[in-house]
Amino acid sequence: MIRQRYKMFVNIGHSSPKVLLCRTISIATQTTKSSNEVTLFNQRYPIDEWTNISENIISKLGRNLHVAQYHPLSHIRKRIVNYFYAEFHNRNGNPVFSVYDNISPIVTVAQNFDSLLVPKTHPSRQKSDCYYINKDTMLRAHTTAHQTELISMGLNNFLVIGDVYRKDEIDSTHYPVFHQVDAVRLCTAEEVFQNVNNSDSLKLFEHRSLETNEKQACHTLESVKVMEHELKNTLINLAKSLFGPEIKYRWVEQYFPFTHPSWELEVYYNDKWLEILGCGIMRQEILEKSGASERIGWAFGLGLERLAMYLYDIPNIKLFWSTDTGFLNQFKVDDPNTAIKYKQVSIYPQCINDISFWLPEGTPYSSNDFYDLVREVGGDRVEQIILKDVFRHPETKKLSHCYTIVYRHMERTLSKREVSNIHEKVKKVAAEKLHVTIR
Ligand code: FA5
Ligand code: MG
Repeated sequence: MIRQRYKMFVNIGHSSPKVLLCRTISIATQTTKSSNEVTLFNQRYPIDEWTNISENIISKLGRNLHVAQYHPLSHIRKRIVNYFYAEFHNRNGNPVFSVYDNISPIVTVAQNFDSLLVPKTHPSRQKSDCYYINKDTMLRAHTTAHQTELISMGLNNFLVIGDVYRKDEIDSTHYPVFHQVDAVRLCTAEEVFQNVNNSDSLKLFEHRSLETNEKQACHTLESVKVMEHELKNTLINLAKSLFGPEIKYRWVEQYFPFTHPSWELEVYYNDKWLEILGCGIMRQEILEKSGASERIGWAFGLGLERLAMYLYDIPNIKLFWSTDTGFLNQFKVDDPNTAIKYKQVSIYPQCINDISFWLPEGTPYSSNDFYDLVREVGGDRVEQIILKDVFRHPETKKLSHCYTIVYRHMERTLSKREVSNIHEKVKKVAAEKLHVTIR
């Protein structure tokens, strides 16, 4: 038996919780099981034969790209939330949807599957499809996992936004960690038929009916059609508010264990149909079990990455995980509605150097002149220049600027020597032409 033992600490950033994996791995069989555990977000979980989370996946926990400042996924999140706030409000103008964007991605298997009527034998439960912490606990495979607990709390309209984890294929539009927005809207008969005259005879439910392609057995056709209309309108208008009125789309019938009827929305992107969301009329059994049996509901779940790829022309889903400033700085805008088209950054590594100098006294100085000068000296090898720090000496009152210069070539890796030659030349020319004093 080959046995491999390792201990690993992963500390991801300042604000994110410490994720610690401490386990005994045995490639052939698991040994000393009772002492084996994994610690995630300061919580210890026993591991068992279901455990299949990897270091790579654990390193993504707590990154929370959907709320990271200026991240493209965060811009899209804000736009979706703003759309729901504007579209659904009560008599006083207050939004009716509540938003949950920081629920832990660690859920029970019961939350992720059982609560949503996913059969015990359903393929989506397989170890080859999900990341299990152990037989009872997993990383959520969809944000729908929180649906029943929120309904049980008494909520009728809500959005859940967060990271989800799946052992999926990996290509330009699939990644094992991605982000979803789920929505639920539950309505009473009065709400469903509010725009219908003489609607007293209209009901949400009927008995002694059978399930058809169009509806569940317990629902009336008229209530389902009104809900379907509102659901599809809401989603098409959301897509138009993000992508513009010209968008090419189609509805495709789909099956989900937790909705019926169900659909997927596809948009035409890069000469292909791209699926962006799944939705449907919620299974009444879920509402009954969660204490909302007098209402009918619609729900949907969409992938934030897919929307962001479409909106910003981002060619590969991997880029969202980039910590490269060449990627991130393209999205550094305060207004999430800003139109941005992503420009490909080089695949070759960045080389980052700082420069600090005292500004000249008596002669005018502007950062733009410095940017110009750096571009003149470094040419296309300069990717970005960032004013990092401004400092005034408390006694001499002299001003100093510190800039970060990011060097990178589009076609090849720059050598350290080449970069340091350019950087030295920048210093020399700046001193000569702009009369700054290098620190
Ligand atoms: C679901 O996850 C359902 N929970 C959606 C739902 C919610 C239906 C509520 C009905 C009611 P699906 O597996 O199709 O469905 O995923 C939803 C969306 O997530 C997809 O349309 C796609 O935009 C995105 N998505 C799915 N897998 C990936 C992946 N590997 N990488 C990136 N995005 C993905
Ligand atoms: Mg799907």
